[in-house]
Order: sequence, then C-alpha cells, then structure tokens
Amino acid sequence: MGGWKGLVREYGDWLDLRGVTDVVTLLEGNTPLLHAERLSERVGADVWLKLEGLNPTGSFKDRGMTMAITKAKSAGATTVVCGSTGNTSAAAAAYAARAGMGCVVLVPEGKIALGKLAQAIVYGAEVVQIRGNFDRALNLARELTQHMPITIVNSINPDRIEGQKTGAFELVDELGDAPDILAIPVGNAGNISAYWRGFTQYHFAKKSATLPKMWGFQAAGAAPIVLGHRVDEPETIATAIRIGNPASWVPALEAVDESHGAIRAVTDDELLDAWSFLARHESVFCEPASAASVAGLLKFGVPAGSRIVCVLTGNGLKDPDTAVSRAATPVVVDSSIEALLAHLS
Ligand code: AN7
Repeated sequence: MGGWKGLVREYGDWLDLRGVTDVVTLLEGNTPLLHAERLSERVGADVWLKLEGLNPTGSFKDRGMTMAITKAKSAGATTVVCGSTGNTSAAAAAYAARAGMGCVVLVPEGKIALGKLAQAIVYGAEVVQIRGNFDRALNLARELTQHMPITIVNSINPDRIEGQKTGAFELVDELGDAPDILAIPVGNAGNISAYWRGFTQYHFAKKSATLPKMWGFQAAGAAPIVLGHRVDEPETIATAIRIGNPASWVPALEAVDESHGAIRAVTDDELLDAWSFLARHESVFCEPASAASVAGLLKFGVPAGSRIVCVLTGNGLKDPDTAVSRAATPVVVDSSIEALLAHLS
C-alpha cells in the first residue's frame, strides 16, 4: 500500500536516525503549498502559502516533535518536558501520548491560546501554568532536567531542528528549486534556523540550484533580534511569538547573514490586517503569529516577479478568542423568514 508514511520515513536518508528503533509518527508533513492568487497580484510577485496548520496537531511543531519523540523513545526516555507558548505543548502532548510516554508542559499563565491549552489537556499532558512569560517557562524546563530524569523537547533539542528542516525539502521537491525568498515568523527562532539547514543541505547535495533569501518577521512588541537586545516584557496579540530571548538567536542570524536575508518587525495591527486578508481573499485561516510573514511582504514590499513562499505556521482554530473578539457579535433575529428578510434587505 502506498501513501505518505510521515516525514521521518519519507526523508530518512536526510535525517540523523542513529539509534532509532521505533518511529513515532502521526503522518505529519506533506502539507499543501497553495498558490496565493490575490496576494501575488497585490505584491507583484508569485507567492505560495505553506499550510503548516494542516499538520496533525495544527502546527509545524509536529515536524520537530515526530523526530524528538522518536529519538527520546529509542533512547529509553519515559517522560518529556517543554516550555511553550502553546503549539509545542500541543505537539509534545500528542506525540508523547502516541509513544506511551509522560509529558509535562510549562506555559505562561493566561497567555496561551485556548485551542492549544485544550489540546495539551485532552492529550493528557501534565499542564502547569507558570507565573511568568515563555522565557521563564523555558528556563524552568531546562532546570527541571537537572532534578529528574526527563528529556527536554524544546527546539534546543537538536532533534527538533532536524525534523523541522523537512519543510524546506518539501518546498524544493514541489517547486523544483528553492524559492527566491522564504518568509517566516520568528519567535524562539528555531524554525528559520531549521529551514535554512534544510535548504543548504539540499543545495549542497545538488537537489536545488539556488538558495533562498531568509526573511524573518517578529512582532514589534517582541522583537529582540531586530532590536539587538533581549526584551524582558515581550507583548503581542500573537501569543505564539511572545518571546523576548530566543534560544536559536545565533543560528537565526547566521541563516539571515548567509542568505543575504533580514529579520524585521511588524506591528500587531499590520499582523492582524494580513491575517484578515488571508482569510477573506485566500480562504486560509491561520493563527495571528503565522500572518507575520505575509504582513512583512505587504509592509516592506518584494522584488517584482520573485518567487516567494510564506510559511503559515499554525491553524486559525487554535486561537478562537482573538478571532471572535476582533469581530462584531453576529446579529440575532427571530426564527421567521420575515425577520430574516428584514435583516438582509
Ligand atoms: C504558530 O509553541 O515557541 O521561531 O512554544 O507557534 O521556531 O519559535 C511557538 C512558536 C511561529 C515561531 N508560529 O517559531 C511554542 C513556540 C507559530 C508558533 C512560531 C511559533 P520559532
């Protein structure tokens, strides 16, 4: 029987699978690459959207987590931990459950989107809210590994980056070469580093003729890399990227330097405008953080006619509160055709 076998098996030749005895997969990866007709017209280029929200737990984190949990399980680990703004915790909880492992997730109190919290709880993780932001939660997760036998599955775990680089492979396999520009939101800066590793690995193996420029976008209230210093109190409506001290800061800067790219900031208003445009004109409902890549294209412009991929990292259903609070409450009418017609006239 054919069919997609999950990215660890499909891209096994390109991954470090030493010691792996048992692959833990939910058949993640192989996500759609949708051509964005209206957005292309608006910016004067050829833009595609990589729909990472269609992964099994609704975000790109599944790519890293299939690898991290596969390796942790093969190494004999029984419990994993992560600090998270939400999506990592949902993915860790799901893959740990699949592997029959325990999972502890540390999230910033009150600053995690409802859908992500629901996922972590329902998949059966031990969910702990921290009085503090993501950066504190990540530090605590690291510290915890020194006090009990537990494996950290944040992107400081190299297996996570390994898995996530497969997003770049899929783009080259589908487009026939790398795009001119890869636009991507930046929070803890793991994903931009992972894509760059994937692109360079494929390029040196002659699977692509070119390399893309890496364009990362942070939220203006949580833009430490743009500012060049840590942000102690990061703030943005895009809670996924509400991060003030990215763990992969250095590799992200390397990706940008080597590719002649850039990391720049977009405001919450710009981000929400792009988010709304994507839903209304491309019929893609992503979460607010994911729209940072598109907001960046709209804000800064792009070279005419270039080929661009925006990585839409997470599903819009993750964050129903932001969606509903941004809209007017839908009208209520009596259940009669007269009332309905009166309203619609
Ligand atoms: C939808 O889940 O950091 O720059 O703890 O959920 O690799 O951190 C999430 C990050 C972009 C940023 N888009 O990626 C977590 C977490 C979405 C995200 C990012 C995240 P990185």
